[in-house]
Amino acid sequence: MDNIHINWFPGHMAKAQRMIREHLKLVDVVIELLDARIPVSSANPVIKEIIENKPRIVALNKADLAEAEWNEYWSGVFRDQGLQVVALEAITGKGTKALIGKVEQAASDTITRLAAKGIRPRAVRAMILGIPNVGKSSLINRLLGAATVRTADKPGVTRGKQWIKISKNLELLDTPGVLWPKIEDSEVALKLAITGAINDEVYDLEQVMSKFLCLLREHYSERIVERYKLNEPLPEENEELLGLIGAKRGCLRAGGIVDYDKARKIILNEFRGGKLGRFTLDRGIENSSKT
Ligand SMILES: Nc1nc2c(ncn2[C@@H]2O[C@H](COP(=O)(O)OP(=O)(O)OP(=O)(O)O)[C@@H](O)[C@H]2O)c(=O)[nH]1
Ligand SMILES: [Mg+2]
Repeated sequence: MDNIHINWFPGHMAKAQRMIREHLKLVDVVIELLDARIPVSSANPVIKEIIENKPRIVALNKADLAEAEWNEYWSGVFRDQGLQVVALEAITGKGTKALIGKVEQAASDTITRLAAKGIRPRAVRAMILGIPNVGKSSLINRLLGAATVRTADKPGVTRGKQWIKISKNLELLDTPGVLWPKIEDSEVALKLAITGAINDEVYDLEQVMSKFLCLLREHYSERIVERYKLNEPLPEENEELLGLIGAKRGCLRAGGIVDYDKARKIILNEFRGGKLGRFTLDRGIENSSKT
């Protein structure tokens, strides 16, 4: 089958990278949001080069959409790499307390070092980094909701920047850094497309869904059977499967012909919304071409 092809705009990303570098100068710690369903595929391949030696906390967001045992597995993998990691649900706020604790802890060395140089102890500053749609704004809003004060511009230090005061010792930059994923690998591109990290306009729905339906049929047929009230075994042809699901959901054009695209979108949206159950699509470092 053809490789997933995605249009790519490096111009955007060059600008995003410049912004990140500028903002990084202002913070002590970085919170890297990853999608718990694809912790490898949603990572930026050069994160270490970008953040240099800043402490980094990994947050596996959308943990509610990923399989619980796999969340444990991935947390262990990151811990083994010497990183602090938390499972997070930015929309409900589950995990934010643990995250805040780890961020404060990670920055305490920096603060101690400054204090040793005679610089008055100050709040720790952090920023959020992550690929599109990973939940950066949701996390900021969640933390903002809990924040007591939203500090205004800091004159002379960060003109135009807003800091959210999270706790006595922690301030968060209210603008997240948008990272770019590695999309050259076709498997990775597929996972990014179905999880919503890549804009729906830049990939071919039919091509992506054709691969995704194969994956679903192969590993999760019982979920499809249950959700769409079908009989086993599922048809081997994707079109036939789409026909059955489309008919069940009333995706019909004039003359009773199934609207395949509508059926594809229903399945994709239900997957993204967790209605087909929890999925972890990255199941090992070797699953992607991450170096
Ligand atoms: N199920 C679930 N959905 C989440 C979670 N966090 C965020 N979302 C959803 O993911 C989508 C993207 O969230 P945003 O917070 O807008 O993501 P973002 O990283 O700011 O996206 P960009 O601004 O496009 O880069 C939204 O529909 C959120 O409701 C989570 O923990 N669980
Ligand atoms: Mg956002």
